[in-house]
Amino acid sequence: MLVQFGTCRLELVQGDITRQEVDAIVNAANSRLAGGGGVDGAIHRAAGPTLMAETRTQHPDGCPTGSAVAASGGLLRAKFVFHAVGPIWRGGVSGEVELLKSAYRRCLELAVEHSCHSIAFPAISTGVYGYPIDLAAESSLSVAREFLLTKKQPNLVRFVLFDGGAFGAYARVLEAMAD
Ligand code: AR6
Repeated sequence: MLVQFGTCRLELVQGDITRQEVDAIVNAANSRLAGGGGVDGAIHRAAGPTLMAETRTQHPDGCPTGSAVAASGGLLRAKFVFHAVGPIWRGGVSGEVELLKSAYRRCLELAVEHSCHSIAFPAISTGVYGYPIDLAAESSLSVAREFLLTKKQPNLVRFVLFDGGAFGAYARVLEAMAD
């Protein structure tokens, strides 16, 4: 599914983020940037050991929740990996919505700072961190839409949803947004 916002494209696909041919892919990391399971494990496996080595050297203190830091893509097709730290879902009363939005916003800013024309996101926080997929879709898509309409870059923002349920949730929100 593809929607045009001004001169930029916002796209939804179902698949594996490690296989995307884009300038930057986003990792759903933890605040220690220590690696883990889920999309984090898949990205580190596909990028090779240089990703962890560079991340440790460049960001020894990790990254606060709601923010993101850049590393190079190693063996990936993407030039960069942006480690984004989403919130753990605690019922929605601990600032989760703003923290998730700011993690997405920071990645889009990093894309501009690193002259990336295209960026791919997973559904940050919706796996082991337990964030409800419908709410995550609303927050992440509204941040992307707002950023593209105001900053007019990057040219392509792609959300890569791992399963049909997540894709459906994102598609429903994006359809409503594009009306
Ligand atoms: N491509 C795209 N999406 C994926 C892939 C993939 N290859 N693999 C999983 N997903 P999660 P979180 C989806 O748990 O909730 C890690 O251990 C998955 O279906 O990876 O932010 C970190 O180190 C889900 O929709 O990340 C942290 O400790 C989404 O990616 C913690 O988990 C996010 O699920 C972060 O938890």
